[in-house]
Amino acid sequence: MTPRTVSTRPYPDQKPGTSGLRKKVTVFRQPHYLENFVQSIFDSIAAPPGSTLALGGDGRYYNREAIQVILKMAAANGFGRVLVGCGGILSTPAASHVIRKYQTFGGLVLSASHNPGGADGDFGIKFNIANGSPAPENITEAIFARSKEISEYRICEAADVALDTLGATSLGNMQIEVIDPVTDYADLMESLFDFAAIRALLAGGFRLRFDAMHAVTGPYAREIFINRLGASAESVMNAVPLEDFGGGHPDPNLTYAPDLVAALYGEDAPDFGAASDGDGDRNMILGQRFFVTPSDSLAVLAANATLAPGYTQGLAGIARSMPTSAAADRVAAALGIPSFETPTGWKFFGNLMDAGRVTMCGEESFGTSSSHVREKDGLWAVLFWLNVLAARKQPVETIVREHWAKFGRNFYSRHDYENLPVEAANGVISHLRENFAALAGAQFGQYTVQGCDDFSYTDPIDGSVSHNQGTRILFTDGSRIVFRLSGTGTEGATLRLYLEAFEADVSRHALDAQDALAELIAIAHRISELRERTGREQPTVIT
Ligand code: VG1
Ligand code: CO
Repeated sequence: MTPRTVSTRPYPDQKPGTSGLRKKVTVFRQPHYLENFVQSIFDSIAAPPGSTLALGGDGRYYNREAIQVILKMAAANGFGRVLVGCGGILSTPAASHVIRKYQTFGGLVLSASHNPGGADGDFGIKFNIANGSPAPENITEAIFARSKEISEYRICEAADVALDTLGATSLGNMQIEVIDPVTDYADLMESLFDFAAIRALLAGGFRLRFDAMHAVTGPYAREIFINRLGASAESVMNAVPLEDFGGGHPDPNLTYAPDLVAALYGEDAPDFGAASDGDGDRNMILGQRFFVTPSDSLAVLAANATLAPGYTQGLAGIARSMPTSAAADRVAAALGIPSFETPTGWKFFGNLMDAGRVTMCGEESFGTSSSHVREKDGLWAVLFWLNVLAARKQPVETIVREHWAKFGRNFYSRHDYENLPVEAANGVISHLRENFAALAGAQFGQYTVQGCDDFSYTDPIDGSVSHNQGTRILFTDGSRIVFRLSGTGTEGATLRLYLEAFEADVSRHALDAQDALAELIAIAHRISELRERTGREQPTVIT
């Protein structure tokens, strides 16, 4: 069991993106690729000898292999103990909870989230710090810098560790505890929400359909919805986690969860539908023939927060990522609490939550959560909705429409153009930037440009500054168009176009979002030359 030092050469492309390093499995499988990145993390975080690490992933292809490598490297790098989810599996929010509950030095979370899995699919890895949050930019930058210089890594020569039975084993001087990935998390949920009220709702004939998309939430959903809340067995679909997610995109949206959508829009539809993604941190919420835009979901939950036992004291504040609609800001203003606008990615919420400035956070990309962990949390959002539905005893659609009537409706949509040639995507952004000055004050139909910029954020807690977080065209009436390049894709470039327009007039709230935003969409195309520059007529996904 002697630790061995292995010589290696740097790879140039180990720059963490929005949420860790995401690459094709074939890239991770290059000689020493995974080891280089893991050693770069260990070198950068300088954990004191004997520290405890949490470890788990979404169970996708290559998860088990990577876990074994990481355990042997952790032992060789002086960790004293690793808490690893049984089978190497932990959902992202469950991993965040394990880090916090057992006060580990941090954790490694293996996930490429909603990206497809399998031998030709994607894999990913990120480091979360001791508060359970994805590492902030200063740490991810240090990891990247280290990866460009690395010349050796440390690993123990040892047999693979058995990961499918709970309990303690050891690897050299390091203890390994294989932990139940579900119970701690389910207990946390039970401490936040009114399970008795939800159980009564379900017993009264309310029908729930949750799509685990053959991803990590299957066992969590079964334990919570079926075992603890008494939902029927058919309430949870695609509940068996598969290494390739059954060949699908484990991305909970109207395009990639077609069976769930068909059920909720079909005859005899269930009352409530929901889905989560590959690693369990995203959520999609559906009512009967009704889709709740993630930005609205955040706002509705914030407005109804005190209905859930864990939030009866009210919220300290609300944070949303910049591209997320301002619907939550309106709720914050009405409640008299602060609201914050951060760059895309959950790592920007951690400081605000640690400082007690915000309780609830959200992103337009199907991410919602609160300070109970430091990641977004798919099942938490689903349970919050069930708690609100149990308390208000109204259909999802009625709750959202009443919300719009009270606060106004922020029409919102995101158009994704996936797998574009990198040059073409960059060209769209630089073309916009070159036209910032010319666009200021320009008039397009009913819209007048107030100004354009690249979004920058100064963290109010530690003063760190993040530049170039999205290109914004802001209009005088508060409407906006945002262009942003994705930091999670693994093929070509993904360009995201975010559109938002506010409508106070209730008589116009029934409009379809795409119709309400048609004029802004046309303006976005005109000023960006997106079609001309990319050759794409239509987005790949509209949400
Ligand atoms: C996307 C989303 C972002 C989210 C990130 C990680 O990033 O837009 O809001 O935080 O994914 O979510 P990007 O850079 O591709 O736009 V997950 O569920 O993939 O961990
Ligand atoms: Co995810």
